[in-house]
Amino acid sequence: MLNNKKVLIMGMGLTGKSALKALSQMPCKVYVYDENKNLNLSNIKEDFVIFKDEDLKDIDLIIKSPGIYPDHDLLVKARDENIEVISDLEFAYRITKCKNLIAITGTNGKTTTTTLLGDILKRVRKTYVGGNIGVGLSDIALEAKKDDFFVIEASSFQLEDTLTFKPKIAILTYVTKDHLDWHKSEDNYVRAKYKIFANQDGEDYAILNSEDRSARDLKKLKSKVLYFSAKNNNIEGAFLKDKAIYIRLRGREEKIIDIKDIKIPGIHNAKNIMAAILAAKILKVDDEIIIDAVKKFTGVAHRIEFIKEIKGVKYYNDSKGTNPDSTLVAVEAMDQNCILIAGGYDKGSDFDDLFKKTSSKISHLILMGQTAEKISLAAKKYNIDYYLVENLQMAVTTAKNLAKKGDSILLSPACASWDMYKSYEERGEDFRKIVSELI
Ligand code: UMA
Repeated sequence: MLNNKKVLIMGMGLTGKSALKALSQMPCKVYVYDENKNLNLSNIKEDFVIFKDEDLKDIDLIIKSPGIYPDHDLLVKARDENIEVISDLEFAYRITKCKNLIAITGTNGKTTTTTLLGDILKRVRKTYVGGNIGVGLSDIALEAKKDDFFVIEASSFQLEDTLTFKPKIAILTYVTKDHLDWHKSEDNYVRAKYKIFANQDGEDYAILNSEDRSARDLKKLKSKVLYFSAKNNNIEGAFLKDKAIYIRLRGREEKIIDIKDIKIPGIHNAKNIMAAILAAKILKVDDEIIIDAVKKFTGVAHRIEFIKEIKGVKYYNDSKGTNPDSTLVAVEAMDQNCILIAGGYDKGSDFDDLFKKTSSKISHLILMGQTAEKISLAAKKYNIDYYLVENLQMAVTTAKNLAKKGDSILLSPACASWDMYKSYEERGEDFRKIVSELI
């Protein structure tokens, strides 16, 4: 497919390095582009050429990293020259032989659903898990064999630049506003998410949240549709009944697991579990295997992760709470009053709704990062006591001094980390470290 072609990889982070590994096994010439001049590329063993502007006219294909904005100068020029631009997700799809692709997208819940489904499927067959979960897709796409399972967490950034991507099973957890800075409008963001279904046919499955407003717009899908719901048990798919998860497939109802046997808290997690169970059932995994994997699943790091209790105060790391909706879920999952540490990179989010729904539960708000002032304006409207601090260390110290026995201190920034950290993982690790040093 790429014989003698010239391929440009834009961005040499996780995505770019994974694409380079895959391309190095193909008969093509690879150029790489990255604006970070401090990036050390000398320890990479694969062959490549550092891209210069004058090379653009020779390039046949650009594989774009998700973090690069669609209106980046180089991409605008490339499109003017009719050079094809695709995401790593599209590239991975084009090069993989694997027929069992399961893709998961949605504003929140992607990582939990992806991880759990990966855990279930690994018990049955060789399973690859990658994508927005922090694992570059391209090299594992090349490695995966036809009958293996390949579970992909797909972000809107990756879906936007897909053309032929066609997963056998596509899960949409739900959609609310996010990444408005990147996509420019809510419509564009939702449209990007829907691309997960764009090429599916009658042999494929779409798994949708029946409570998600956006899912109602998806009635005309060509794929077979199954739903999951915590409120409606009159559906073909998975639902809650008598404090247990049930499924109904081809009209046959079956109890899968009692909620009390699930370790991860909250209705939102029950929904993530339902989506993963449905995918596993479609792939004909035995109930005993599904049930055992769900029972043992303790959740994902940085997602409402309990760190420690000090003098009656519980500390939770929800660094993965990178948008207001995700933070709302985290605050609601707290069983007591909470001191919320929030703020970070400005994605153009609106924080009003978050505080409208949680003001009675947040005793104090500690704000840091680029969005601190902006969030404080929303907090003021709901009379929430707030403090502006310069960094996470100061945020934790301030929260600790304000906390009373029985409180929870929750890091759930409602923003991306990119103003202060490289990733939400790095921010979460920093929080863990700071908390572990507290006495
Ligand atoms: N770069 C440029 N020019 C730019 C922007 C970036 O040269 O204008 C370069 C940077 O110098 C850097 C590289 O591009 O060297 C980084 O590329 P990237 O930002 O796409 O990051 P990757 O390391 O490739 O990580 C990406 C995802 N990052 C983003 O979508 C921003 C990771 O998702 C994903 O785990 C990884 O690919 C593997 O698939 C992270 C994320 O925050 C977790 N995702 C967003 C979210 O979940 O909300 C969507």
